[in-house]
Amino acid sequence: MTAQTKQPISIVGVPMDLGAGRRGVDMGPSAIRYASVKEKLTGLGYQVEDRGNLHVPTPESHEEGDQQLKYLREITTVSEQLAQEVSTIKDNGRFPLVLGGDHSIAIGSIAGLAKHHRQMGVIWFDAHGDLNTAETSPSGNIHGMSLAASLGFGHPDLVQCAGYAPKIKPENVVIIGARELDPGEKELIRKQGIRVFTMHDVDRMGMGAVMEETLNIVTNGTDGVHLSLDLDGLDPNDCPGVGTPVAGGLTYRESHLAMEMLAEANVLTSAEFVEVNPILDSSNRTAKVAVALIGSVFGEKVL
Ligand code: B3U
Ligand code: MN
Ligand code: MN
Repeated sequence: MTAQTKQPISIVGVPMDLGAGRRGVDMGPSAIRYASVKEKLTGLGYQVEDRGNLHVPTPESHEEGDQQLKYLREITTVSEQLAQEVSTIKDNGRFPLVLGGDHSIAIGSIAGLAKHHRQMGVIWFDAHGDLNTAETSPSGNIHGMSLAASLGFGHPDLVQCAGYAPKIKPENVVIIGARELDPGEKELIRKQGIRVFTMHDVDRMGMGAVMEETLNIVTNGTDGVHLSLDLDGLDPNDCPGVGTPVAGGLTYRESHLAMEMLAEANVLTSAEFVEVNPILDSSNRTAKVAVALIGSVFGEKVL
């Protein structure tokens, strides 16, 4: 985002952990706010409104239901509300910045955004593919199904969020940082031809080249770009406070470079930061990293 185009930002928190295997990511929005996200953005010259949190039911007060689609009903309800909320923010001409919450919230975010960007590019920054369906999921956790649902694969209640499907096309999606993919996810990636930069690719090519190629893909014939950043894409040494840490992740520096290159390209139309789990953290470290990355993606520079 350059100085000439400082679009006002609307923050919305989604304290969702029904889609994850363990509790704690419901506190992500608080942790990111506590790490001064609003101050960071206003310091960079943005006009920022914080719309507060959506209401999310507590797992203890609900039944898991179908073990291959845990909390499907509750997640569907929140996703519909989030789609509405994000769409309203777009109608107001503002930049939606969604704070999670587990990654199942991307179903609602993308459903709201893709109404406004029918050819939306998506950068999925994650250790995982989130490309499972009920049939392929090893856990039944819906946070591992959100990219699949947005592409039109999976349970109709998830796929049809906001009343249309699919939201996005496989050729407009790039996954960065993958290092743990389930067999069904690999098959979907191959069949749909989704571009995935695994950690192997990042090591071989370097993040600079990965981002150049990513930017080419997500801007080719698209009318907007959404960043869906799962903090578990980063290495657990830098981000220990995430729901499902996986060794061998992106470094703090690689992640910042990616955000800086996104800022320079000035193509982003929305973003979400998900899976911060302060219970597993010390001194709110992971939320601080999230806010530092948010700074970079909104144009913060050393010099
Ligand atoms: N792929 C596994 C694990 C997982 C996905 N997303 C996260 N973990 N955070 C699954 O359960 O679908
Ligand atoms: Mn994820
Ligand atoms: Mn993940």
